Amino acid sequence: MAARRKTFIAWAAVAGVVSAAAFLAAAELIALLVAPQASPLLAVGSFVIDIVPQPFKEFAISTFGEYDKIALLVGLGLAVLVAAVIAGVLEYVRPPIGAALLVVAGVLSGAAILTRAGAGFLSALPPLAGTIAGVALLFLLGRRLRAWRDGSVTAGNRADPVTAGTDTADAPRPGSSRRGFLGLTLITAAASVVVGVGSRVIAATTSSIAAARDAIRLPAVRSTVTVPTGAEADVEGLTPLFTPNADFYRVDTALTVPEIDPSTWRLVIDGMVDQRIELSFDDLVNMGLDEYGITLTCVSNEVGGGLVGNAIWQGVAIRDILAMAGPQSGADMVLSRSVDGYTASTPLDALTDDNRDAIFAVAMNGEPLPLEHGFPVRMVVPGLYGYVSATKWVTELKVTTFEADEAYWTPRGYAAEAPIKLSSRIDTPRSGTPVDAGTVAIAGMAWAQTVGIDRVEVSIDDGDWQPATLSTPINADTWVQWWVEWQAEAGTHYVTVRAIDSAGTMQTEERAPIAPNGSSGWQRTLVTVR
Ligand SMILES: Nc1nc2c(c(=O)[nH]1)N[C@H]1C(S)=C(S)[C@@H](COP(=O)(O)O)O[C@H]1N2
Ligand SMILES: [Mo]
Repeated sequence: MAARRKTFIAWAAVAGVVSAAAFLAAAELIALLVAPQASPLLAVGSFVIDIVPQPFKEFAISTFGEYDKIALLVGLGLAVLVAAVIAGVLEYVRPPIGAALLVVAGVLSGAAILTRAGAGFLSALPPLAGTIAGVALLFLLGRRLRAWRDGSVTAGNRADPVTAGTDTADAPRPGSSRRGFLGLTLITAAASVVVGVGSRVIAATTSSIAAARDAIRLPAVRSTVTVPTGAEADVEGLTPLFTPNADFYRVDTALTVPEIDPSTWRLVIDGMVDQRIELSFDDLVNMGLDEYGITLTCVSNEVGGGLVGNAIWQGVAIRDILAMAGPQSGADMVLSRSVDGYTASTPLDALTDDNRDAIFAVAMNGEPLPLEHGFPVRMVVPGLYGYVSATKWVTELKVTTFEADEAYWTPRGYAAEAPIKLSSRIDTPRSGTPVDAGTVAIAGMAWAQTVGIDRVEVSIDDGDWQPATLSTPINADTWVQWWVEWQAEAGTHYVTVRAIDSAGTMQTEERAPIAPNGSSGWQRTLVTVR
């Protein structure tokens, strides 16, 4: 008897999972048709990204790296699975509690969707459709499952009419109610997979924005970046001077890449300004494009880490556009906003300074911005960490004050203002990759955006600091390469690096974690020589 009960509980769990699948599939289908951004799973995922505490986020990034978003979706999927099993079992033993649980899921995911930036009233339809499909199915499956149970009880134990269910309508013969349950389960499971996966794949692959990006013809630039001879060294294992777009690190809170049609994109400059400005993409690029070489850095970059990249950007000086709007006295901050609601707080004077090339970038390494790097327009500000300056998919600049406004990361444990810290990094040799004794090149990168690198020094086994050779810098906003030749003897050795910027400041030895305003400390690598 207990074994039989277990079997029915297991089928109840299956019914819950199938109902949840139907919920998600119906929601994905309706989202595909009327509200592309209103996928319950993705909206809940985005909500989780926004609310998880900062240490947890750091753990996720350090554990899963570039796959942190996939890890989040897998975790979310497991949570849905567990909740679905619970709903299915509850619906079997205590109807309609399971169905009520699905309604709660519908309401919560609906709230996550409707509170996203850019959500309209149509956005309510996917979670609504999902809830209706899920609840209806769970109700039907629950009824058929009880009919099957009661039917088989009646068939096998006719002497005990008490355990026979009340769902007599569905339970005339044991075989037919069993088939009724299994058939419906199988059909909806298959249909949900086809419809749900199909809708998501279609939504993800039929982006018309990629085509719009391919079709863009930018006006010729007025000025180009001169790359001096000697700007790039040829050392095995050394990072290239320019980071190819495909290799450029990506950091953002966007679970799915925002899709902006450049023909409808608008940039608004408002807040404490004399004149509100609104520009189209053509207005912007027709102001004249210039080229800028700027090295971007993430505040989450650990000492020796790879969240830094260098590109040639094409864009328009932000100061020229702010001048059109006329910032009012008293303002000290610009809150830039992305279509997805992300915000960054940049000191106003960093954006109006004639000596700092803060830009609205439209192209990266000779092509329109890749979608994941902010298409069609992003900000790039030399010398400030990306989270306080490099807003991708930017749509608004609000001139304001640090007192009145707060950016996305500020209440999440990061500083409101964050200049990039003077840093140096060892690219080769790598700890864990032994090198042969003899002449070994030690090489890496160093950056001090807006100031420039003056010297890089290397110490082996805590010995004297020896000067490294530097590549010829493009400008003060880009990183430089450095290298030294080392007569390596067999054994294990420590290699340490430090940089001195063009203002004479020495890179600090003091270790700091990435929060609240960027890591610091000299990189020290353990090298094995054989
Ligand atoms: N809209 C938006 N812009 C954003 C972010 C974001 O989460 N959303 N992250 C910022 C951070 S933390 C960094 S380091 C840079 C990274 O830019 P990249 O992904 O092009 O390298 O983008 C910045 N701009
Ligand atoms: Mo960042």
